[in-house]
Amino acid sequence: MADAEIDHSPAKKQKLQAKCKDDVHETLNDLSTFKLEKILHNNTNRKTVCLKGTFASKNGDALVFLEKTAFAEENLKEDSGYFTNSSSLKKVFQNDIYGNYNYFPQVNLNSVKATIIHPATEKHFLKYSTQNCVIVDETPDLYENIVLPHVTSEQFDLNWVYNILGHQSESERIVFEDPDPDTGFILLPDLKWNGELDTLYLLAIVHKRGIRSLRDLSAKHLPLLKNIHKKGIESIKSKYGLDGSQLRIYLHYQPSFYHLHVHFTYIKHEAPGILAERAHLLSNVISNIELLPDYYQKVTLPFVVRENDTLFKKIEEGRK
Ligand code: M7G
Repeated sequence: MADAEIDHSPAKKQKLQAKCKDDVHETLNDLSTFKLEKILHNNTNRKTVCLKGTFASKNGDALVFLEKTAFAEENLKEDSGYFTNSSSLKKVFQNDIYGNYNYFPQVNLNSVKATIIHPATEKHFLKYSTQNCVIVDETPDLYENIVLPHVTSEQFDLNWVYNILGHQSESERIVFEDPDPDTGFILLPDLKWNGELDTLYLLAIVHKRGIRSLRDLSAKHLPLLKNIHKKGIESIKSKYGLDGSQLRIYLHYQPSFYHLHVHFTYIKHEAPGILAERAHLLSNVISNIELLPDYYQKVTLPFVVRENDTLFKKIEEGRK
């Protein structure tokens, strides 16, 4: 963040001090202090649960997201990981040639990915709760009059983005950086990725401020978009050995965070948010803008919204 944009006021300082005192991330070694209040979702397909609760002696609500991770192919090789005597197998039953077992691999293969948001806001809980969704066809008019004012006033905080761009957080995780203020970006592992190649998930965050989403993109952004496409692919090839043809490169509409970023995922990994109602392939975006420079200012863009999101309520009100 440019220094002029940093809030140095005593109120902000006090808020930061209070935040540090209550920062669970500084001290957390296990989850014994977590007190469950509500299960927000339990997805048996993805093997994820999302929990609302609190941490003992810390102010504010917490969101804890747990995910059983995918098998890493390197641990499936002979003599490594799963096939050693540090694991145990308990027979449930056998019938002729069919045997059913519970298998307990060695502890380091049993990790559960945990994402903790603290203090979490109602908007976080809403984002992670199971709810009915609806598709809205967003015309340019609907965008200008209802969606844009809503996202401007009620969007998620972008501190984590500015921390990455300013090298204050996750700097050791940066895979590639192009520092150019107009066409540059930082490529780093996404929060959702646990580092196994099979579920590769990186994020390219642009240095330029003020590009909120797909809706803002036009011909002047082509050099930026092409740069992300080209250098993102090259960096992933050199660091992870994956060819560009193996990457799904896309933007979300609507995104959760309104600072332009591009998702890079392994084509064989069915990452959350890759469905047609949300993901827009970067090569498609570039091609649309090449055909029509203001394509994204003119097109009707469908998007998914939760039924009890205030945005949907405003859209419904606007239709009356
Ligand atoms: P999005 O399209 O705005 O929304 O993507 P989504 O979260 O609904 O997909 C934002 C992306 O940023 C997501 O893939 C998040 O997992 C990722 N992300 C969010 N946070 C708060 C962080 C973070 O602190 N660090 C990193 N590396 N990625 C994050």
